Formats: sequence, structure tokens, C-alpha cells
Amino acid sequence: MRKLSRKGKVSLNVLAFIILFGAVIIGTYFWQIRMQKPLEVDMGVMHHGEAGSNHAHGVAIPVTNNGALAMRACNEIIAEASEAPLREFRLTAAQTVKELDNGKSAKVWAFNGLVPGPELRVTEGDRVRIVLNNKDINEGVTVHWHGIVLPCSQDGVAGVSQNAVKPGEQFTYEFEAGYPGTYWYHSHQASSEQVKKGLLGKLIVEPKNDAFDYDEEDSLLIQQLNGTYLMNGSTKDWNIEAAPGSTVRVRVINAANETDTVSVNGAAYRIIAMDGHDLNEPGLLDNYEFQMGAGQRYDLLLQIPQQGKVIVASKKSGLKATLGTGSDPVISSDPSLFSFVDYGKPVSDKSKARLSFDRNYSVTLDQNLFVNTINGKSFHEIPPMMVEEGDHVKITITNAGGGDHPFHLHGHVFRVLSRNGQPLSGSPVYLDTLLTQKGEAFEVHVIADNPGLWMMHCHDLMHASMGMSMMFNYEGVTTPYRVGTKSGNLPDL
Ligand SMILES: [Cu+2]
Repeated sequence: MRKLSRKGKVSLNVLAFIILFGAVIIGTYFWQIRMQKPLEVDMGVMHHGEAGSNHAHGVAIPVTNNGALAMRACNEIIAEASEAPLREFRLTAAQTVKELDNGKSAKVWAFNGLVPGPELRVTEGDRVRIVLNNKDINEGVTVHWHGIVLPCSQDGVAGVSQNAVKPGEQFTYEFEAGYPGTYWYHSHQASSEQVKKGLLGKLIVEPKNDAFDYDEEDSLLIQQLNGTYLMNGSTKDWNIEAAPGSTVRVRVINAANETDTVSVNGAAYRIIAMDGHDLNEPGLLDNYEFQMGAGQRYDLLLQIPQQGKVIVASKKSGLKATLGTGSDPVISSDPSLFSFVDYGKPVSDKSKARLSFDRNYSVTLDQNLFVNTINGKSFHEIPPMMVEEGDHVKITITNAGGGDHPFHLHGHVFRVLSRNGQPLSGSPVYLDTLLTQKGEAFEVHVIADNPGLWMMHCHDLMHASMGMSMMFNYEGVTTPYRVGTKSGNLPDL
């Protein structure tokens, strides 16, 4: 046998090193997201002692007559009875096979057999009731109503607001669709797994009185189904029928885990809403593209030209929607990047940003080696952000690296105050999901007006599953449910 040359030995060593290094990376990764799960955690009291520092703020905790803390359980905080029109839906989660229009078929988990699930469309002010059934998803499912402000018990987070719904079981959600806008829903049990497998859908709350006029509307949901990008469930381009000269509202939903860049060619357009919240006097954007963090929604308003098409393209997926008829537009090679920092017009003196806050918190989103962290900690090790009803809370969110981190808060809408020290000078911007990129720092204002236990996490669900997830908890709110391997409630796995 021929002796290995020195060069050959070196390359064998390198190969062995690469294999070993790869094994360590993959092993750590699976240990991190699969194995390192707590046995049992009460998300209502985790690290309570070191968390709130509310005593330092001199904030009173709600107490009963006998001096004890007035406690309320999340699952008992329900929607008040109302006379609002009732809209009822059924969602049944089940394993199925989806025939994709690229000729392939995929094993998926779907609501009502559809990927994405059925579009739920209601009107502002409606009472919405959704009966969730689980046919055969063994680890259980929930539905979280992303962006909707609703009572704690209806938030759909396994181990916080409910137990995961096991096969054969049922859970009924009920809430009022308070704010019109573009939303979506997805399972919040093992979310990184279940959203990827298809348990998601559109939720559109139509306004009673629309602030904007348009002739047509359509929505584009972009998702990654087991890694394959789809737009409205299709691997092909989407077509929106619209007559020349007509005005169209396009609701874009980024339900994938990655930041997407969306371009519009063939017409100038306005971004009229972000995360379901209208912008004030949005200006015309000509030759602009915009970035959407995972979980975010952007509503566009545009006019179809007399001749030719408009193309709304998602760069990340390579998928696009065409509107109108005729020839394709010229695709711009040098679009500017949209920023909401100075877009639109301020509303009035009344909406001026607040200067003093009852509580100030900072969160630094980062990644060390293979763990995603908030303030250097992961998972349930991160102390919850403690607030009390009525508090005005300022949160400074810093992205220290490890990728884009779209920061999502449940149960609330926050107002963005500044980016990198620059106060917003245009329209007020209200979001439930804020895209942060490396080196960016944002200040946001949250009004604590919805008592409960609320998750706050990166909406790159892989990052959340690797630890970038914490709680925004009200003093005195508890939960009878537990997160952990014992109960099987693993909201971010
Ligand atoms: Cu992230």
C-alpha cells in the first residue's frame, strides 16, 4: 500500500477536524433546541425575585383588603360578554399531504386540510369565535392570533394561557376584533416546528370605515413550508386581477422565519399600514423597496397603470405577484430602501411621544456560540419584564448580532419612539413585531393596558426555539399551566 504523502496526512487531519467540528455543531444545536428543555416552569413566577425591580420604582402592587397580593389567573381573564355580531369558524389541525404546484408533494400539518389554513375574514368590532380541534397532531396544538389584542386566556400559548390541545380534544377561542388590519394566526405549541409544517393562516379584520379608498384588495402570505417558499400556498407567481387605472390594496404577510425584501415595480405606491395599524398621510414611494421582518405585515396601496402590469416581488422567496394586464414593467436596478423613521406625517400634538415612563427596560438580543440570548440569558432563565396595569413602559431593544431579530410582543401594540437615537419624525408607527438588525437600537413605548402573562420573543422561530424568548408579566397574574417536558407544553420548541 502506498504511504500517504505528508500532504495527504495533513488533509486527512483537516478532514477529521471538519467532521468532528461538524458533529459538535450539530450535536450542540440539537441539544440546545431539543434536549435542553426544563421539566416544569411556571411562566408566571419564574425568577420573580430578581425580575421586576418594581420596589426600586416605588410602584404599588395591587393588594386585597387583607394586604395580600390580588391574584388573577390568565385563564380567567376572558372577553367580556357583548352584543357584537358573532362570527364562528372551525379549525381542525391534522396531518395530511399537500400536492404542491411544482409537482412535488409534502407531508404537512394543516388547518382544515389547507396550507396556508383558511383565511379568516371578519369586520372590526365582530365577536370572533373559533373552535379548534386536533385530529392527530400528537404533541398537541394551539392557535395564537398574531397581533390581535385580546384577553390573556385567548392568546393560544401552550403552557401560559392554555394546555396544548391533544388529539381528540377541543378548545374554543373567543375575542373581539378590536383593531382592523392584517394579521395571521399560527400554532404556538412547538411553534418553530408546527409553523414550518403548515399550521398557519391569514386573519383579516376589515375596517368599518376605511381610511383609504380602493377598488380591489388581495393578500399575499409568504411562508416556508418545510423549507420551500410559498406565496398563498403556491410555488408559482400569484396574479391579482385589476383593471387599468384601478386602485388596489395589497396586504403582505411575512409568515416565514427570514427577513424579506419586497419590491414594487410598475407603479409608485404607498405603505398605508404596518402590522395592521394605519400610517398617517403616507407619501408616495417611487422606486423603493422595503424590508419585512418575520411575522410583520405591510399593507400597500397602488394604482394600476393604464398600460402594463405592476409586480410586487418577494426577493427572499423569488416569488412575485402580478397586478393588471399588458406587458411587464421594467425592473429597477437601484431602488431606495424604505424607512419608517420619517415616513408620513405626525398626527397632532396629542400624539407626541412621551418623555417619562413608569418603567424602563432594556433588552439586548444576541447569539453566543449556539445559544440565542436576551440580556445574556436564554429561555426561562431570562427574568420576566414585570409591569403593572396602567404603566407606561419604555423598552430599549438592541440587536447585538446573530442575525435579524424581529421582536414580537403578545397582547399589545407598541409605539416606536426612536431608531439609533433618532426620534421618529413622520407618522406614528405602531407595531407588534419590530425588525431589528445588527447594531440597531430602538426605543418603544408600551402602555400596559392588558393584564396577563405575555410572551415576548424573536419571530425568527428558530431563534425563539434556541432561547430568544421571554415574558412580559403583569404583577398579580398567575397561570395554572406549566411549560416543560412534564406537561408537554413547549410553546417555542
Ligand atoms: Cu432572532
